[in-house]
Amino acid sequence: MAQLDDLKQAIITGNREAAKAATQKALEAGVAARTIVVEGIAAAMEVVGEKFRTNEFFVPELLIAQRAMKESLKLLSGEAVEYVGTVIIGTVKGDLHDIGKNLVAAMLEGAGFKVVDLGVDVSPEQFVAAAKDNGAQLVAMSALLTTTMGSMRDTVSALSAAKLPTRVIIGGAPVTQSYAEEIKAHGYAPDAASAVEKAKGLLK
Ligand code: B1M
Repeated sequence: MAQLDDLKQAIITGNREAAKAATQKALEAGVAARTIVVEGIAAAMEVVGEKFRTNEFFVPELLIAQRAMKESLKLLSGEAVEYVGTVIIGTVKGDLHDIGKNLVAAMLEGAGFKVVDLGVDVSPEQFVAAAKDNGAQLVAMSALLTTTMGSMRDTVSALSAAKLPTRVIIGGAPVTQSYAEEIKAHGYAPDAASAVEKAKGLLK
């Protein structure tokens, strides 16, 4: 579909105006919001993620692609979108780094997740309350400081004490697969693109 190809291209190249125009045209042509999300936005963000992973794109290209993606999502906010799942995301308690977390949130959004972003310095209690209130399938935590990683363990324990069926995915520069296993998180991802793949896998 021409409008979706245009939308994909606009997002990959970070062209906000073109992304808006292509989304508008797709809606006027009667394309369902869900199709726009899956075949336009998520498909584009998959390409962007792959380019980021292979060092063809760096953080600036990722950020401008996300800005274009957000223009498209804004036009869809009034439309009925069937989300693939709900994810609560935040940077853990004591930690104010949010660039990586924002990238992960935007990529998840682009892949069709409903993303509830709690921001930074999020306590275990806040993650639990948000997971409960939103009936979330997934909690996604980011930490950039070795000193704040312990809050991930506390959050996993709090979710388990609250008997929530929520799956947990963690990431951030000091975090590793073995740390995820140690604290009984269900998944770890080293970057934003693999976080999306991991999140999708955890919902199967
Ligand atoms: Co800070 N900082 N910082 N800092 N900072 C680091 C992390 C540090 C490594 C710098 C250093 O010393 N070399 C160091 C941590 C050392 C450690 O604990 N191991 C550090 C420190 C010490 C501090 C302060 C304590 C400094 C001070 O005040 N003395 C302080 C702490 C404040 C606090 O949080 N309480 C502090 C403050 C800051 C700024 C506010 C100035 C700023 C943050 C601005 C912001 O985020 N809005 C900042 C920055 C920018 C950095 C560096 C330079 C860059 C981090 C970044 O944004 N990277 C960083 C050094 C470095 O990494 N070179 C550093 C780009 C981003 C795209 O990558 O966040 O890793 P990243 O995200 C990646 C992956 O990790 C992954 O995907 C992302 C994209 O691929 N990922 C996930 C992230 N979250 C994920 C979640 C997932 C899955 C994947 O699943 C849910």
